[in-house]
Amino acid sequence: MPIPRPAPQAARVIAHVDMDCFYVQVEQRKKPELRGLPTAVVQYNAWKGGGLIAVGYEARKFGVKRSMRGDEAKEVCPDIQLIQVPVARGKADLKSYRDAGSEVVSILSAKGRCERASIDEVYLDLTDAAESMLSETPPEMLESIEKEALKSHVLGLTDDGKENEENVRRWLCQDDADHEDKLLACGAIIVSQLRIQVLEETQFTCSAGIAHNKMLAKLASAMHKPAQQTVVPTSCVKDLLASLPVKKMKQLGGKLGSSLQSDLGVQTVGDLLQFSVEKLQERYGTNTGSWLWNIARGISGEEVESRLLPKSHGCGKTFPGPQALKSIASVEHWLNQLCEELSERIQYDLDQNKRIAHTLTLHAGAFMYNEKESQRKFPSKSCQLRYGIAKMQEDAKKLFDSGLRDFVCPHNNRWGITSLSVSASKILDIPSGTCSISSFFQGKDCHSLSSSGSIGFNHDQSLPSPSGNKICTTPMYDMLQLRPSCEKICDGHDTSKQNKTLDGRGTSLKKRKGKEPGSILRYFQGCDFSAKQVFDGSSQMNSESYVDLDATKHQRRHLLCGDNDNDRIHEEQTMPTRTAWHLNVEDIDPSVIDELPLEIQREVRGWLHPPKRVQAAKHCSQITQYFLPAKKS
Ligand code: TTP
Ligand code: CA
Ligand code: CA
Repeated sequence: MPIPRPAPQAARVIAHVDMDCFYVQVEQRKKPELRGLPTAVVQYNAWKGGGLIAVGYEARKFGVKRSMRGDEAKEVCPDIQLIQVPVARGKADLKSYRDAGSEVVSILSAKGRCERASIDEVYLDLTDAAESMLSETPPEMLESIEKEALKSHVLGLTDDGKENEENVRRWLCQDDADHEDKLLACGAIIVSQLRIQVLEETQFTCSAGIAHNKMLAKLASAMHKPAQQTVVPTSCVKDLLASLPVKKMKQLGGKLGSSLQSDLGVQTVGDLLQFSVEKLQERYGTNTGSWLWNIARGISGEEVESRLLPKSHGCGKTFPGPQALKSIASVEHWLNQLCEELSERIQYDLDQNKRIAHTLTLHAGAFMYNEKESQRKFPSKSCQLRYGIAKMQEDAKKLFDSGLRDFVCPHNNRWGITSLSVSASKILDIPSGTCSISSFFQGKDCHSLSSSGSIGFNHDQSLPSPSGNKICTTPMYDMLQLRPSCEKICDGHDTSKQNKTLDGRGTSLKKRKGKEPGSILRYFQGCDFSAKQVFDGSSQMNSESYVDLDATKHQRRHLLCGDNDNDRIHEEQTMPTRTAWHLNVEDIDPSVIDELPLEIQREVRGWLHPPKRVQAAKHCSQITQYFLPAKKS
């Protein structure tokens, strides 16, 4: 659901950078002999020559399109070079493309706030860089301007071929322009330099849009490709949107766009201008109505998030037509493959970036044989993510079983699965603390600790981490890197804001600090508390253990409501049926407690000798996970 955000007071300079025919470029870098030849990348599935997923610009000239199969592409372009996507575990392996995207991100992020928006796209907030350039070396003072900047397409400037570069130079250097346009001119020069740098360092070309907000920058980056850039001065926004088909806007590609077309007769974004905000809100609700009113005017206050790493990891596979999976055994086989890959990727993310994924989600596409209700959907299911291939595989299977139970009809259990995917989301940074629990365990035999059952590191022992140091890369271990007095919590955001969010009663944590002894709960309140709907792997699976995604959100709202006993009781009452893992205090080795930070010791001892009313142990705070018993089975 789109959220309207007011335009910021001061003008910003936002760039959207999108790599050209990305997978093709990655393959051409691997095999330079392919450069200049019509090339496309195909899915490994060899049916009719495989499905094209990326088409180089030389091949596009022959009419080759992404929607074609390899055989069709050969018909229109007999010389086309069809490169198979790398394969691992029987499915496409996108690692080389992801890594190539990361190379680009690391170059672009040097110039401003950078948001990795997809495998080959980045948003950059270049406002500060543009302001500095404008005050120190404005374009008109530059001795020369790179050709790449002069090749910019500036909307509103007549593109008359020969004279174009001269027109662009004049526009970039105009002394009497307003501040907004001058900033965009600086932005265009900075982006052209970045694009050259990307080419020099990675051999990849990219295209870019430069505008005052993300929405316009994204629209502009696709306007002139490959290896070009487009600038959107404010004075041209109205014309741009007047002719822009609604379906071309990212958020209007689906039902909302269709409704605008069929119900309001709106064909272009500019057509929306005729409707008042009240009318749009009446029809689409307050938020969507305001958002529509804003985008019709090119207004979007959406910030560039500081995010160099992906928000989630996912891997999936489709089983079209006759390949549909029809038995539990075949589903398990593919879930195992998918989980293996996902597990590797989150483990790598943990080792490299110190980030922990909290939620595992399973999506499936399915159909029922002889079923008229073709609308029926296989429900997506999620649960708390446990690290380690075996655990993830076990959990994914349970999620699948749970989804299947909801999906099948009592009178008909003949089903087929057309796609499967697993994803890891709610990925949070490990707080970078000054006081790391690693110091508490220094010199210990990590393995004996983890296998003693005293501290159940939620990690598959059979999976040595790439760093070769098992214990230090386990999430449970790393998550214990706390600094008792630190204010930075899991998501790395401004803590003053977070404190407010965390405490449903509006009491800042700081204010309460003096009164309440430190509780580990507090450190994790920014995290996903779906631990409440966790299962221990050994407990009986039941429908409450796995919840639909919406239900997860609903639960989380309750879980964020504070940390006093009343709140906890409230949680229990609102979620009476969930199956939570309960800490068995006898599983805690007292000698380990002694080695924990004092605050945590206090809390754990409170569990061991609880005052009458204290219910903490029952409530499965995140700390309980650190004491997960070793699996008995
Ligand atoms: P896109 O940026 O959509 O396309 P592109 O980079 O190939 O071409 P363009 O120059 O027009 O931007 O997608 C980036 C990569 O993502 C693409 O190279 C292959 C992959 N991809 C798929 O695997 N399947 C898809 O349906 C799409 C759209 C992209
Ligand atoms: Ca692209
Ligand atoms: Ca893209």
